[in-house]
Amino acid sequence: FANAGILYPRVSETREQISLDGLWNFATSSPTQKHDSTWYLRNFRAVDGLEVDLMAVPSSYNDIGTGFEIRDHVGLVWYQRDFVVPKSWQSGKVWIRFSSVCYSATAWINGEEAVSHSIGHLPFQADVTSLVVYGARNTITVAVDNILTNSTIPEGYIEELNSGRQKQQVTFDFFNYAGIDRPVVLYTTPSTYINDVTVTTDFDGTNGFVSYDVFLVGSDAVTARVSLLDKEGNEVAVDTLLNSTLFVQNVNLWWPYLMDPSPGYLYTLQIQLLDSSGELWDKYSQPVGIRTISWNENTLQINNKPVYLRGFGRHEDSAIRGKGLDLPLILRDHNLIKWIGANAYRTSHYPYAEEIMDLADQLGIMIINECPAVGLIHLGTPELLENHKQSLTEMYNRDKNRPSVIMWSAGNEPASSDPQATDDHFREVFAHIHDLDPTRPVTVINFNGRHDNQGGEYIDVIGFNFYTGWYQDTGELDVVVTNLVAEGQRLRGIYNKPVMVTEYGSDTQEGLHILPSFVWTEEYQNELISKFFQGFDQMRDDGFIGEMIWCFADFKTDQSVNRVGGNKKGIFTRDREPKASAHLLRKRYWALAEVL
Ligand code: BDP
Repeated sequence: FANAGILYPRVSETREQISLDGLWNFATSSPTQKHDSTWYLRNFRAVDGLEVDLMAVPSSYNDIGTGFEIRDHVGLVWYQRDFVVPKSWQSGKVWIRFSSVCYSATAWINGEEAVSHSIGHLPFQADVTSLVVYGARNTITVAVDNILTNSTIPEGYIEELNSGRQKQQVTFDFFNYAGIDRPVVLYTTPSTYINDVTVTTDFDGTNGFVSYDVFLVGSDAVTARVSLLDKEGNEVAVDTLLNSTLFVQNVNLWWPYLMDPSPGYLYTLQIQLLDSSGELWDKYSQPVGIRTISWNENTLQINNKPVYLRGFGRHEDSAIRGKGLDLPLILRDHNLIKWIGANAYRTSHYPYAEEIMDLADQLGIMIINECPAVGLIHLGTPELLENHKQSLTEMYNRDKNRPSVIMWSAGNEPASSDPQATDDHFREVFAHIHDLDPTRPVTVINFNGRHDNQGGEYIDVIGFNFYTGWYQDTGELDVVVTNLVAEGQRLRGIYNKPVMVTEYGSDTQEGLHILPSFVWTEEYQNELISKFFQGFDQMRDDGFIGEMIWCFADFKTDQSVNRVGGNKKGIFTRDREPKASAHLLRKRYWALAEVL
């Protein structure tokens, strides 16, 4: 697998790390300019015709400036900075790891190509041991391309306007933010090192089982010591094999939020390699939650208990940073999730930052982990299929050990008009995910009855987006319950699989009030979602396993006549303050939590 061995970089007794986050030099260039490996050699500040500026890493670059040139830029931008590699790093290996660059990137270190990667929201790394100079200054240059085509994930196309300007058109409803939007680190490993670990868990009564498979690179003249530590750091199980099952007495299971007094219990799998004299050679610590997932035609179960998912679709989105990782923001979001009593969300419409996933693991939030395949149109083309599968492989490699990930989503609202091509495409895609991971159910999110011939028969859970009372029957609140229940029953009838609503809602301008309620008001959002609650309650006993409102918070989109500064279906504003609907949803989610 292309990015197998993409462990989250963690400092240990044998591993050091330097962050390359901060201010980088930045320049845009024309859409037609191609990657040029010698470009870095020129003086960054003196290249003709290039506007050189500073750019924050991590961040999307679009909303940092004040002009259209950066916000609506199409094509390459360049990032560059210097860094020093300590002399002491000479003895082992040095890696560079990007947690995400949107959409594609090529990085050169001191003029030598270090790594190239496409598909945003996913990490990639390279061994740069022989590219860096030790005890001296190095230069890294990164060319970032945001162009989406009919074979990228997601898709897009370039339109030439009559002004001659190129415009990126997209097939999805969020702003096409770009740039180095998650952390960049340099880190070390020894020459023989822990490259990857896969963990699966099980339990039987009060006994837990942690099966692990450690993948080493380098010499096999090392021995292993693999131990499991509880939350307090006590060793509760140990083994000396690289591939084995640890047995845990009186196990603390990983439970979803509010299903247990201490949800999200995490152990630590501590992997140590020792050399022939028993000295520590490499050490990596992997958080582990012990839980099972099972499903049948009616229910989804965690630790053999049926769960009802209550949550939302979300976005990584905020003012100025765009999709850039922002620790204060993600903690605020996490606190709002706790406040509202949700137990689940979908990473609509791409994998979220690893730091966000860590918070979900720790709180017991159940994640439907979605790959970036939103609004695919050109189904049936081999290159698109390959890239789609690749995005799933890379998401799996990154998140396979996370207890929070309870389901994979192969995408949102595929929009091809060719049923046969769609069916063929999804048959392959689902075979691919089931092959990668037999332990989790899979879905693809659909709308308006489009599961028919869109993979519905190959998936485990039917998730549907349903906008009655908004895009359909706008303003007609009295038809909502009947429409919703009819669609839920129709999908149940066809597939006989668990069904859930993955999106519903209405655009709402905070502070807008009209009585009787009118579209876009806070009253309308509250009345609409109350109708949905009635419909959900009617479906509860018949294989209906969850409700996710669209959307957690308002977010930026492309400009269009039905988007006032962006999509306003949030129950929180873009700066994360509650609309009236957040209080209503909070009552419902806490009430649902108590009956579980
Ligand atoms: C759904 C899409 C979502 C949109 C939403 C909307 O899945 O990305 O933002 O519609 O229009 O169909 O608000």
